[in-house]
Amino acid sequence: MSFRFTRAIVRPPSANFADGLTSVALGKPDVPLALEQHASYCEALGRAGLGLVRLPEDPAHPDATFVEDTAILSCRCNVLTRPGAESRTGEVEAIGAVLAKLGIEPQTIEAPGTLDGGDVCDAGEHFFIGVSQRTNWDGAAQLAALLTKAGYTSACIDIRAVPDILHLKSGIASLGDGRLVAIEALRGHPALKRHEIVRVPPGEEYAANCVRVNEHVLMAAGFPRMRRTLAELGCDLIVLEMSEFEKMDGGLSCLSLRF
Ligand code: CIR
Repeated sequence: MSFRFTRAIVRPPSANFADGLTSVALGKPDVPLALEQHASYCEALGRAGLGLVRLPEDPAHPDATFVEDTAILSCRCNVLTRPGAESRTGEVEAIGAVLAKLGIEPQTIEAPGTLDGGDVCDAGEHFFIGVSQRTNWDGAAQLAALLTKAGYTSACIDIRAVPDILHLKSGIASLGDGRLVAIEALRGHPALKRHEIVRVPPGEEYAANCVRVNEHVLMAAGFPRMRRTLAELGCDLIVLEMSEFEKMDGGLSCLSLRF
């Protein structure tokens, strides 16, 4: 099952976190507050039963706290990505070294392919792969081929014309059991038609990026309608303040690599 995990890799934001990439105009992140929010996030993963592999901050890469973008980890297929943003390509090597220490030997995405982990939604035996500003068709096709070899199925979703989302998982999330959260702009996509869709209320799009971890669902604070919807579905919610990561285009999922 795609939401059963025992461990997660995390990395706190560095002092120069504000120098990272962002496309939103929400102001500069407050680093001490980002560190507090990150600590609460780590605590939540612990509460959900995960043992944490904590990496040191990486000031050479201000976006390195968004570890999810550097790898795809699943039961039968592990892949190091090739991030689409030049400033982030150097993040991958360190993650490769950590995975090697953990006994995980990932495959790789080769040029000219680019792929960000935020574009890959693991829905169990099926994966959705976003083609975005960061992930190109070549990268998506390389991942699809690796997944096929491992016995998974996958479908690509082109999100380049969907406004205001950086990655596919800025707009959809898998809750497990055939259920997907999806923003209005994506909920009717033909690739999603075999799933039950939980609609994200308009105006609460940031909350689409929630994460099922074992018995819990982690979601961002400040989205009361989405919170009610998920609670009514029986989700055991852990609600987390994410304001400082949102300022840098980051959602809940991107702060950890769960496996
Ligand atoms: C970036 O633009 O790459 C970072 N500032 C944010 C990455 C967020 N990653 C994700 O949602 N998977």
